[in-house]
Amino acid sequence: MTTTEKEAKGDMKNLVASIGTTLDRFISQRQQEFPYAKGELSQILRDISLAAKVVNKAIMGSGLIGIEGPAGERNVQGEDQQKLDIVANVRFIRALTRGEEVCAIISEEDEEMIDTGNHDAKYIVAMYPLDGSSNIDANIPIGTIFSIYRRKSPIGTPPTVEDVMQKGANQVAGGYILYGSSMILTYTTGFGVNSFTYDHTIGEFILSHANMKVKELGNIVSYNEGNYNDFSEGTKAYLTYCRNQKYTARYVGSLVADFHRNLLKGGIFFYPATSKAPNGKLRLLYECNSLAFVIEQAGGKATNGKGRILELEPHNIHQRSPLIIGSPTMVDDVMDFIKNEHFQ
Ligand code: AHM
Repeated sequence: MTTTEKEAKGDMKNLVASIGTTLDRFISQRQQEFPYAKGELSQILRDISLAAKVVNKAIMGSGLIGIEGPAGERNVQGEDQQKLDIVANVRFIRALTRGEEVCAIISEEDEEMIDTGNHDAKYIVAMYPLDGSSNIDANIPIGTIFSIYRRKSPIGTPPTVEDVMQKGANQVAGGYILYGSSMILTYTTGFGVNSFTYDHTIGEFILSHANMKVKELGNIVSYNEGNYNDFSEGTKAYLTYCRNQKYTARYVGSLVADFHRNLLKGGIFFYPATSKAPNGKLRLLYECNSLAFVIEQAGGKATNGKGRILELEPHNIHQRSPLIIGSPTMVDDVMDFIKNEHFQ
């Protein structure tokens, strides 16, 4: 980090944004705090918020126009349907490509890295356009998860896979959008975590949760009980401890919804290594890393059971990782129970 960046970071720690500020104004205010930045990152955040509004509109109308189900079916008007997760993928890719500040995208929906053609751009985006998609047709909250990185290859050249194979600690921004009873956009650029709730009457995201901090110790435990028999002995022992502590169990099965609730109320989410899935289920580059960046900025912790998520070196763009994330004391407790286990 350069001296200028360190100075800016120091200043930013003291910055308190007012509740009610629009996302656009908030981004502009933060932009002024970085005299060395040229506004590209701000543009990317605006592009993401624009795509989120379009996707939210599609989600809200999906029950009526029939795009919840599988692609290839016909809706009530007899038109070809596009599955909602495909709609989301197209919308985010389009917004980020047209914004011209992103040279490459990796998406859960695409096998290979996408070269946007913006070879003069210096940023990379990793995203899960619609996470929790198995919940879509049950009207359960779902989300978008994103990470933004600086490219490694020279500006002006085509992006390479090495550009996207970066550890999470290199993120310049990370966050998510929750499509729930309200649409909420939460992100960090490494200067705290802020959440913006969408006011559909004026079409703006409004700062609703400033400088968020997760509880040191919560009482919510989120995991899929159906996997219990495949958990390690240490994980099972931790769950017995949770029962003795009288913690409460909450599991939506949509990562963004489970994560956001635990961020607000305090708790732990885990999708650990199991005997059947030693690498866990969730994707390192566009699920684990983004949320790990957010939780650390909120005072929490994220680990794969061995070490910090943000320090993991990726080998594959769709790589999976165990994820244990949330209130710091709770993550430490899990680690105490599983520290001598070998799962990878
Ligand atoms: P998806 O690809 O079906 O969206 O899977 C991702 C989701 C996460 O949102 C959630 O945390 C997890 O899968 C739930 O998995 P499970 O149904 O195995 O408990």
